[in-house]
Amino acid sequence: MSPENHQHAPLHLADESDAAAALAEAESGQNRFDEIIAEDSRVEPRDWMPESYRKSLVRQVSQHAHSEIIGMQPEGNWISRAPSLKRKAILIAKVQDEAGHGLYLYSAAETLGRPREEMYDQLYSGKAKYSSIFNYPARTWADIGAIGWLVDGAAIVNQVPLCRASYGPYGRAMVRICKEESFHQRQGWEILYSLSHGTEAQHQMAQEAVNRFYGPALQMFGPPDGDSPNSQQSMAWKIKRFTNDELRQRFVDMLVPQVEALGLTLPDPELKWNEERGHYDFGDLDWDEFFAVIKGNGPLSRQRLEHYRKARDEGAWVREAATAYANRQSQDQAALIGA
Ligand code: FAQ
Repeated sequence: MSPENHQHAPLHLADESDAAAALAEAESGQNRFDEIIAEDSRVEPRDWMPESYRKSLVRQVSQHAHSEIIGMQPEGNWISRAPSLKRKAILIAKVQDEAGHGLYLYSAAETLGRPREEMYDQLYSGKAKYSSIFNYPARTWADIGAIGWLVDGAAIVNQVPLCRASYGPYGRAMVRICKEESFHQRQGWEILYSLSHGTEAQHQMAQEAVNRFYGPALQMFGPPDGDSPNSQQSMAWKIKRFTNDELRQRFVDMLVPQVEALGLTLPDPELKWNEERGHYDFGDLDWDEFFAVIKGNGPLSRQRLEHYRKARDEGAWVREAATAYANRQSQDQAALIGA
C-alpha cells in the first residue's frame, strides 16, 4: 500500500461506519415516523421525517402563505372606497388578519428548514404558486361581499380539516387562522345580505358578484381528483384528510341553503339535489381557465405580482431600519448585561 493510500484507509473506514450509522438512524426515524402517522399523532420540527414529506409540506405551506399575502390585494384595493367608516374599519381589520395568516404560515414553513427570504424570493420572481382566486379582480363593493362569503367560505371548508394536519406547526397555525376566517365569512355574508335586500340595483350588483366568484371559488379546492398529483400521498401522510372533489362537494352542499337565505342564486343550471347520492349535483367547471390561471395567465396575474414587487422594493428601507434598530437594541442589552 502506498503511503498515500495508507493515509486514506482509516478515513475510508470512518466514512463507511458513518454511512452505516446514518442508515440505521434513517431506518429507526422512518419507523418512528410511520408510527406517528399511524397513531394520528403529530410530527414536530425536530423529529426525523422523510425528505419527500418535508418537501411537500414546504410546497403546500409556502403556497398557502403566499396566497394570504397576495390575497390582501383585491380587498386592500377597496379600503379607501368602502361605503362607510364602519365597513372601512372592518375591511382594514380583515386585510390585516390576512397578513397575520401569511406570517404564521411562513413561520410554520421556516420550522421545516426553508429560510423565509428564500420563500419571499420565490414569490418575487414569479416561481411560486399562490391560490388561483386572487388573480381575479374585485370590480364592485359587492365583490368584497362575495370574496368574504365564497372565498373565505371555501377557505374554511378546505382548512378546517388542515387543523388536524400531521405536521404540528401547520395544524396549530390553522386552528387560529380558521377562527379568524369565520369572522371574515360572516362579514362577507353581511355585505351581500344588505345589498341583496337593498335597492334593485344593489340586489343586481350582489347577484353579479356571486355569478363572477362562484366558479373560481369552487376551483380553489384544486383540480379534479384524477388530475391531482399530490392528493394521494398527502392523504397517506395525513396532511390532507379529504380529496379536492370531496371538499368541493361539501362546499356546494353548504352553499345552496345559504344562497337561498341571501335571496340570491348560484349561476349553475345543472345544480340539482340528487336523492340517491345525498348531495347536490353540479355542472363542470372551466378547467382550461383554471390551468391557465395557475400558470400565471389569470386576468390580473401580472398586476398582482408587480404590486407585490413594488411593495417589497419600497418597503426595503423599513426592513433595513427595523433590523438595524433590533441589532442596536440587542447590542445595548448585551452591554448592559456585561456591565
Ligand atoms: N390555485 O395535486 P394538487 C385563502 C396546484 S387561502 C393555485 O391537487 P394539492 C384565505 C397545486 O399547488 C387560499 N394552484 O395539489 C384568504 C399543485 O401544484 P404543485 C389558499 C393550485 O397541494 C381569503 C397542482 O396545482 N389555501 O383563501 C390550486 O394536493 C380571502 C396540483 O394540485 C391553501 O393554500 C389553486 N386553487 O392541493 C386570503 C390551503 N389548486 O405544487 C385572503 C392549503 C391546486 O404540484 C382573502 N392548500 N393548485 O406545483 C391546500 O389545501 C392544497 O395545497 C390545495 C391543492 C387544495 C390548494
